[in-house]
Amino acid sequence: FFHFRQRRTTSTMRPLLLLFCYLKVATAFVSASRGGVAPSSTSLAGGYDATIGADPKTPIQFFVLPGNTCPYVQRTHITLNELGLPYDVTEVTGMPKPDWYLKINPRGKVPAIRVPTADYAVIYESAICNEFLCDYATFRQQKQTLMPMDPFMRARIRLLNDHCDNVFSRTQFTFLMNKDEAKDEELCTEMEEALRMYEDALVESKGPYLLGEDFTIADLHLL
Ligand SMILES: N[C@@H](CCC(=O)N[C@@H](CS)C(=O)NCC(=O)O)C(=O)O
Repeated sequence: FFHFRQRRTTSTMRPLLLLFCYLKVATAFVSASRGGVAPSSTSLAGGYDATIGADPKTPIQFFVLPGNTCPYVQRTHITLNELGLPYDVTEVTGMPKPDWYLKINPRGKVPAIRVPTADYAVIYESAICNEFLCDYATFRQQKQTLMPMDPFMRARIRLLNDHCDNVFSRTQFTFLMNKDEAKDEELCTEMEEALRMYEDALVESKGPYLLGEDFTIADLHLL
């Protein structure tokens, strides 16, 4: 967004940029201030903990890359903290990914989580991990879920997340990678259009979050 600001700072752009910066800062602030459970980082050098059992008190095993630079991992990391679910971090090293990890996630990507159930449930893809974790928190009768039960709100969250994955991320990536100044104007307009959905959501819900007063995984998906 810094690049975006530098390239085009017309008066029509500024409110949208400010809006988006506000959203980013607000979600980051909330995430930091709500006080989730601090990660217990027990990096298991050679792989995963095969002794994980069905006891629900066993921490969820959370697979990440070393260095914590992956934005998809961070989404799930924040979800775990926000929900206050106990977890242990396992760093996955090596390229290509080791066989033990490909058995966990055949796509070889992080994040993935392994949940303490009798059949060793494994879930991957950050958006699916996050929805699962919200459902799991509800299943464990926790109050904090980040995903309302109202089916209309749930559909709304999924539409916002779909927009992020299929429109906003692609538009932002194309914009940031563009080296042809002649295309700047057109790409800025596409960015404005992609941001519009968030502006409309905030105006409609009256904020401070996309769906109103509660921080949900729709806000989290944009971080
Ligand atoms: N759609 C996936 C994308 C995950 C992804 O691309 N993760 C990258 C790191 S940011 C990864 O694991 N790449 C394989 C590697 O770096 O070895 C998700 O949302 O979880």
